[in-house]
Amino acid sequence: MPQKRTVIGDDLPNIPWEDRPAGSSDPVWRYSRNPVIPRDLIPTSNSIFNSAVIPFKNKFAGVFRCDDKCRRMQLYRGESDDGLNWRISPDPIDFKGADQEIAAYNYGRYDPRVCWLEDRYYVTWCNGYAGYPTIGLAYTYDFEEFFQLENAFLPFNRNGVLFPRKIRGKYAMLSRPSDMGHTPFGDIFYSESPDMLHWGRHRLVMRPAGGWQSTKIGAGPVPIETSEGWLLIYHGVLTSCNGFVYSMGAALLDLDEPWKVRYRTAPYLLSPQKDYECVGDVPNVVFPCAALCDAATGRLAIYYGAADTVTALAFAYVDELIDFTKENSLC
Ligand code: BMA
Repeated sequence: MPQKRTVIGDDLPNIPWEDRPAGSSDPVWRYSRNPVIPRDLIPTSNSIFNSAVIPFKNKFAGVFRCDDKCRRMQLYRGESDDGLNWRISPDPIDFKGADQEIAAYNYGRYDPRVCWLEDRYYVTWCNGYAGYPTIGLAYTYDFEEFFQLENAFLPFNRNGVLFPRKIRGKYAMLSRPSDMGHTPFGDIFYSESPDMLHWGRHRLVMRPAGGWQSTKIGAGPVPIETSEGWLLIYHGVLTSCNGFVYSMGAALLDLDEPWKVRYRTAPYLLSPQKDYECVGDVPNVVFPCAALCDAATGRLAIYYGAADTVTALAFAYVDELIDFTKENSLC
């Protein structure tokens, strides 16, 4: 087990964990009891996937994408003692304080990320506005009340992911400009803000590359600060004869100038291969949205949506992931 302290962050001794299966040398391995959240955990849900979890009061809290049986996409709050068994509220989050112009045009919320930043938990998600997708932003102190801010960007945009601290004195966010449909392109960009309201100084971070990440890419969980750079887990998409295939990879971004990519995995870390990743409402999707990390041991628990239907869990060691990313890098 790695003992050096690479992660710049808090210890999380109660992180959900399962050792790598005997005989495997993969840098990322699946939880043997996946999916961790079934599609019908609440009676009204069609599917629960692409969801975000975070440590909260020595336990865990989260914001979940539940598509209901009318196939409305909304965000629900949830809590867990162990990160494995979740209680999800029966009703969607009622976001307070949104400007009427923003609220009136809402047609759905999906793919949340949750980020602890300074004194509160921020939620970013893909937010419908004027019939188009863009990045919604809100905060909560307690996972009871949520206060919505302005959308971060103009449409069309998806996969907005905050950094967990200011960089060069500014709030920082990754995003993926898109179109309004099943976007056949997509690069990751970096933007900064003095106040969480005005976003600018946009910089290109990464473009699609070969193979599993050849069509489009998008940031996944909130980046993890390490002595080797920001560890970014992301999704990459390949267009096959049978449609899109979503896999998971990793990159190391420069700590002070995160739009500079230092290393990036040529092979995927996880691709849809298990039944629950290959069969569902949208087949062949592995879509990471959250990661828990224990700085003391470097243990990582990655939550990902599987086949747009259920939520699954995978594990890794940060040090091994960094070594793998460096040794198998595109750049
Ligand atoms: C993307 C998003 C995700 C989804 C993925 C695969 O465009 O809509 O929510 O998981 O497609 O369908």
